[in-house]
Amino acid sequence: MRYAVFVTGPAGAGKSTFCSALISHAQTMKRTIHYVNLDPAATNFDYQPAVDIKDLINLEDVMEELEFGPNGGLVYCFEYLLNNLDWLDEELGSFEDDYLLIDCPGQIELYTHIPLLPRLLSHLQSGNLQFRISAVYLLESQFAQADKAKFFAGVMSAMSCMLSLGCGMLCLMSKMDLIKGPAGGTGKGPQGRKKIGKEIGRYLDTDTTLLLEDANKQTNPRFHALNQAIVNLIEDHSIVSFLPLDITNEDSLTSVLSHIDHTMQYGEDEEPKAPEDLDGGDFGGDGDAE
Ligand SMILES: Nc1nc2c(ncn2[C@@H]2O[C@H](COP(=O)(O)OP(=O)(O)O)[C@@H](O)[C@H]2O)c(=O)[nH]1
Ligand SMILES: [Mg+2]
Repeated sequence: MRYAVFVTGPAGAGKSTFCSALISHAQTMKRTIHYVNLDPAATNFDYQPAVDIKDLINLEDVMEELEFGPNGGLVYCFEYLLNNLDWLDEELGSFEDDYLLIDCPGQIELYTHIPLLPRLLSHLQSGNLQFRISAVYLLESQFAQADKAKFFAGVMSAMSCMLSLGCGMLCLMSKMDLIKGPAGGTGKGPQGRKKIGKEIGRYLDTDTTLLLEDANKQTNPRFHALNQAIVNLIEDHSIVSFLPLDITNEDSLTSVLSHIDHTMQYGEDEEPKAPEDLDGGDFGGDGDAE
């Protein structure tokens, strides 16, 4: 069985950094995760990509030769990829029992405006490739602390991404190492952590009253019904809980990886090759909550 995880979220959310952290974390557990780069503008890699869209097409060349701007150029690169899927099939053909982490660009154009990533995902699931696929969506924790409206806009984008990709998706709140405690605390030490945990918990398990209170305060009363409708929409979807991601904490990475494994039933119908390949009891036991 082949597995692929699409790593999505806005530019700067920490997707590429997360990919590196998860791959090195997996190495410490003697598991191999391959890195796939789908960002035609990416420059520096911590891990040499096993597959790199830049070997097919490069955003810089497209912008120069076709005089496209960065977003139009990106769309062009993805259309080019989808018109040359035999290239991708060949690049992926040698992966058999493998686990790929696919680092995606953040531009929303590729998800909802023109469903290029959804089409790519369907291709990987079907035909000869038959990948088992899931996605993660990264949203920056600073949004939660700094600006509630931005945070809820982020929740809406996550929802939109999930609906357009149509696969199991896990929402992660990234850069948790940067979360600072109230009153200028650093968040270090058990006391600080506890306080922050309580506060951030309202975002991790999205507490929509936060939005409603705040939005209603800031908006003209004629928008209050709209605010309520958005809150209802968010509540009606189950994706509104976030798993905290702190790449500086191995336990956090372990938990995130076990959740990703779980969303695509990694290894569940295969004979284990060696005990260390299993995601069983050593993983904190949160991967098998059926
Ligand atoms: N403190 C901290 N910084 C991070 C983390 N993840 C990413 N960054 C920083 O955020 C910026 C964007 O990260 P990057 O991985 O390139 O984001 P991408 O555009 O989503 O791939 C970079 O400057 C990273 O160093 C994190 O977990 N903690
Ligand atoms: Mg990136």
